[in-house]
Order: sequence, then structure tokens, then C-alpha cells
Amino acid sequence: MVEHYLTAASSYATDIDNLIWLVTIIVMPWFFLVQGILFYFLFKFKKKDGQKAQYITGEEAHQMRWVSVPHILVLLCDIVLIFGAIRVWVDIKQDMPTPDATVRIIAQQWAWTFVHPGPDNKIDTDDDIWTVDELHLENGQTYQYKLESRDVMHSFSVPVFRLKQDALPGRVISGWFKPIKEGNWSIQCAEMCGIGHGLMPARVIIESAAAHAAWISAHGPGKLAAATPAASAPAPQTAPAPQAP
Ligand SMILES: [Cu+2]
Repeated sequence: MVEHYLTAASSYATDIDNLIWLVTIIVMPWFFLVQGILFYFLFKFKKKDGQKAQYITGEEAHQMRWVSVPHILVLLCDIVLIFGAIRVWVDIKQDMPTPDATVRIIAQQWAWTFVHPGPDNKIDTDDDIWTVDELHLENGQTYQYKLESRDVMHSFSVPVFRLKQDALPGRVISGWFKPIKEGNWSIQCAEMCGIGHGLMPARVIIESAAAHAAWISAHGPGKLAAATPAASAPAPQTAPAPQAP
């Protein structure tokens, strides 16, 4: 179960994982050091009969060093973390690689609508393929997404992509991802969006170029493809469905 979410299925998932490892490796020694010193002092200076507590102002140089030296060391660690974080942030959020295709992602209470480009590889044209709760992507392609909300705030979360992006009503938020691992993975809304929030799962299906081309050709222009239930195999269904909005 956990391994399912640990899979790195986007080109930048490993960069995010490495950043979290960097934070863990830098913070963990400090945590154990501070806890160790705390418990050592708790036992060393515990109340003893006949011994009065001293009042220490901490103003002398050798006492102030207990604050200033760790303070400087923590600041140096912060600088390392900030550099690591900025590098990943710029790669993922600032730089937008030239996309091979664009998908529109529309959140609403309580479902996801995905608009895929049809054979012309453009969205907002007659051959778009609309799906509900099922996003189809071609492995190895770079996608730009345009994220919208029809009602309240939602959050488009794809754990295997290490992607979580808020959707705000009235705004179109652009970003990108590049799937690198074929499979059928979870999408979940990660923003409390009403009573049905927990019932808002979807699937991202990453398929080979041939399988993706077959999926595109199996869906007529402008049709709303039937969604595959979240727990089932990714095989697309072709049941008749209402026209796309
Ligand atoms: Cu939600």
C-alpha cells in the first residue's frame, strides 16, 4: 500500500524526494542532539535535598555562547536547505518546459473532469476527449496542465507525481508534469471542499504511446468518455454519455 504512493512516476518526483531527504538528514541530528541535552540536564540538575537553585542571567560571554553558537550553526543549515528548496522550486514551478500536449483539469464538488487533446493534439477543439475521474497520459510526454475550479477551492493531488496544486474558482492555474512510469495511479482532492470531499478520488492512467493512441482513436470527438471505477483496471469504456459542457 505505502509502496504504491512511494512510486516516483513523474520526472521531478525524485527531486522532491531528495529535498525531503535533505531536510530529514539536516534536521534529524539536531533533534536528537537537543533532546539528548534536554534529558541529560533534566536528570543532572534535578532537585536535590539541601541544594538551592542558582539564578543564572546568561549575560556572560561563556554563557551566551550556548545560544549564539547553535544559532549560527542552525542558520548555516537553513542556508543549505533554502538553496536546495529554491533549486527544486525553480525547476518545477518557475521553468515551464515546452509541452508536448496540454490537458485541462476541472475540479468541482465532487468530481474531476479532464479534457484531453484529440487527434489534433490541441485542447478546446471539436475532437477533445472529456472524461470524469480518469486522466489518460502518454508515458514520457511533457504535459502542461490548466487547472480550474467550478465552485470552491480544491487541490489536485497526485502522490506518485509528488504534485499538489490548489484549484481556485475564477482562476486558471498552469503547471506541468512529465509521467515516466506506466500504470494506474491515484488522484485525490487534498483540500476540504465540502461533505463529499472524501469521495473525490480519480485515477491517472499512464500508458505507452501505442496504448494512448489506441485510447484516443477509440473515443469519438466531443464525447464524454465513461469513467472507469477508481478501483478497477484502466481499460476504457465506451458507454454513451452526455455531451461535454
Ligand atoms: Cu476536496
